[in-house]
Amino acid sequence: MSLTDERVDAAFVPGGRTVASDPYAWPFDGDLGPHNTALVVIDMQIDFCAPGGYVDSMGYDISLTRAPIEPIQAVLKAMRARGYPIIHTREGHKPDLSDLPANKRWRSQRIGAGIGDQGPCGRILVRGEPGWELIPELQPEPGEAIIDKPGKGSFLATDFELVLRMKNIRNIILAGVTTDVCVHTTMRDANDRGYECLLLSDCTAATKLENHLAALDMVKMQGGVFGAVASSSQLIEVL
Ligand code: C5J
Repeated sequence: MSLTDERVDAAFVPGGRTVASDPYAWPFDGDLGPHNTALVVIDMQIDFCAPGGYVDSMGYDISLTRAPIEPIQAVLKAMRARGYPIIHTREGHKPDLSDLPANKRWRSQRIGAGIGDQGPCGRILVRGEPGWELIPELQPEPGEAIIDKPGKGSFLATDFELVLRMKNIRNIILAGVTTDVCVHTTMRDANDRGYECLLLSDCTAATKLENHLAALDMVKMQGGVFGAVASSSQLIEVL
């Protein structure tokens, strides 16, 4: 049996479905469906994707972080229609900034977009401010979970894992921004906790294209060290 053989796992579900992803057909055991799989849309907020937000204020090109909007809309439509659980996350801090580490604030101030400071979309990355809201194009539907997180990962200081457990989720499909920061941190952490992760290449973006591409590549090392990578159309065709 070669190292690239897809059926190395004896637990493969007979008649199971997989996505034609890289570097292996995902999920590893062919057990894919709304009973165990959720879409997690990370931080598609004004602060990351709209004029006057945090990413724009730092001088990065928001056309990069806006590029996943349409592909995410297509995935949401397909997964909602089939009853898959959807989870949205928002990065942000309490208005009194008691959950904002001093070094995170200091670093953001250095680049001219101090977290907690007033910007064109209100106080940057502060809960309840206009910039912290999810963008209008990707608003949650009733019943979809929203996880508020103070960090880059979705597990720290949140009820993300509890929500996953209550929905019996074992497979996580990742979309959102930024690929190299919040998406990767969430994926790595989920992978360490035993979740089977798929990153959607056209539903994610970074503030630099090279970083996005490198982040995709990192997932695929060592036989899929953090999981697998597929496009939105590769996913939609097997849902
Ligand atoms: C960052 C994020 N990049 N959502 N946050 O600060 O990736």
